[in-house]
Amino acid sequence: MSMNIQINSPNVKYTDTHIMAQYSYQTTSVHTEGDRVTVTPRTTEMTFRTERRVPRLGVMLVGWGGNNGTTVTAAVLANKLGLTWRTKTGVKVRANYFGSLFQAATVCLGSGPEGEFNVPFCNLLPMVHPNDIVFDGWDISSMDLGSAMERAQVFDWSLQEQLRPYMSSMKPRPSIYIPEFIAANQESRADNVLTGTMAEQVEKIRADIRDFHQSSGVDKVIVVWTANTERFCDIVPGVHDTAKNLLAAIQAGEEVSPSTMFAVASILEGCAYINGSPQNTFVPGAIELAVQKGVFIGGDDFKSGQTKIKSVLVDFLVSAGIKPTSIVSYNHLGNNDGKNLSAPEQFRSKEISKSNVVDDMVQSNPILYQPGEKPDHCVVIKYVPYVGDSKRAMDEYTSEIMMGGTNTIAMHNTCEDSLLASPIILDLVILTELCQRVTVRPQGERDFQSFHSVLALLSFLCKAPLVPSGTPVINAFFRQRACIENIMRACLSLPPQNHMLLEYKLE
Ligand code: NAI
Ligand code: DG6
Repeated sequence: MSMNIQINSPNVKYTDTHIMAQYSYQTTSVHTEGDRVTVTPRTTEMTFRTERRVPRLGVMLVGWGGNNGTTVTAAVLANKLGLTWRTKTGVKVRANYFGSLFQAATVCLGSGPEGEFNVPFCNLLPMVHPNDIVFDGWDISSMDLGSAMERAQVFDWSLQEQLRPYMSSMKPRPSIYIPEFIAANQESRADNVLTGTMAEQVEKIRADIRDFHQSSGVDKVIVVWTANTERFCDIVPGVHDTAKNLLAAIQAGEEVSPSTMFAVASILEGCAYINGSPQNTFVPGAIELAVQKGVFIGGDDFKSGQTKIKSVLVDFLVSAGIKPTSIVSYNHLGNNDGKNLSAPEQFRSKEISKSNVVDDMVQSNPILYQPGEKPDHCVVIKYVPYVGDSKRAMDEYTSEIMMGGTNTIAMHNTCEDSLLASPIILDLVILTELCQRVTVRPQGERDFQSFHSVLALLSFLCKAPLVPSGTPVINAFFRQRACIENIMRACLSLPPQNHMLLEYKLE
């Protein structure tokens, strides 16, 4: 289902190369003096410019041989080949992209004779189709992707059989392995590792990116960390604090995590870098380097299941005037991610990223919460090998309701973790690539400018959104989604989706 959308407005011009859209950006600024609040509407005129040519995109996954890496690669292959297979119930399933915002969700364009008109999100602006993405990557495990897909135990066997001939020819490149950063229980996997100094290893990763770029014929490359969760790295002044110090630290062999070394390599190659795990890959020096080089970075930690629900449910409760007082989240899972997270330091990284998700919603409501007050929030993760990739998440939300009443919501969620993460990986790279083709010129300025290198627009897809320093972190699901939708509408000079439907409400 694909639609060719043309905007019928004097504010939009289609040239051979670009979509040019005049846009009035409306905001309000608030000034308080005692109990007097003055709100001033403001309008900033700007031009959005979107390159129309969709490039051939290459994606390099760090941790390519893991459950997410193999699942996303195999899912794209299955979609490209139009594969079908029967499950144990005999039902025939066709490869699809359910769970992807761009491929499987819609946006309302407006109303026509038959009411509201919804189109696939991906039809709003020219964007990469996942079937056209070319994958490559690294893993500390040398296993080919056919065997790694079997190890992951995510797909039905008959689908694996169809995919294996294609998957088996894919082999991860050797990677950077610093054992202290991931759980000791991962050591037996590490048979595909680079040697040499840290600086030499970063150079090798850069050479790999160039090699893939040239040999695959893609126009651009985006690198995604979907390798094991690392422990947090201590931020040491003089080592991690500036771009210059970070580069010097790599030369000197000081403590820099593998994920940060990948970020540095990627940024130096001009490739966007996304961190799908919770650790603090983006130390200040890595962020400064990305800003200096004008390269997009994004993260942290794919928002796939329990946290996604949390960013909906707490938003619902707080915005309905109900006061969550305790949130308790248990998980158990049996894949290699669960095994790695059974070590305390790696668990701690995940605990931090899973716990901060309610902050903005709580802070938005001073009627319910006093300054500094937060609900109790407890996150537990246990490794239970038997359940494999089929993660169980159990949550209990207790809230105060009217007149001292208590409302307890309990839920149990079972799903294949990697099948939730894979469409998110695709959306992340597709959105990042689109953002590389969008520039904005505020009225009165000469030059078009890109989004900030810290690509906050990716927040919807991340548990702990990375945003430019000093700017608000938004976790609430529908605010995040509306941000993507409305910026894409701005690129077409369409007003933000306001849901007023006044055309149906007046006499
Ligand atoms: P996995 O353990 O199956 O895969 C990780 C892969 O990374 C393994 O193959 C491992 O050998 C490899 N690896 C470890 N260190 C490496 C390095 N330095 N360089 C290259 N490869 C390395 O885990 P899975 O399930 O694929 O998850 C990947 C990451 O994504 C984890 O950090 C997980 O916490 C994170 N994540 C997963 C979500 C999900 O729903 N599946 C959601 C949010 C985050
Ligand atoms: C247990 O929570 C393992 C984790 O890696 C998660 O499965 C993953 O981060 C997804 O988390 P969530 O909270 O989005 O379901």
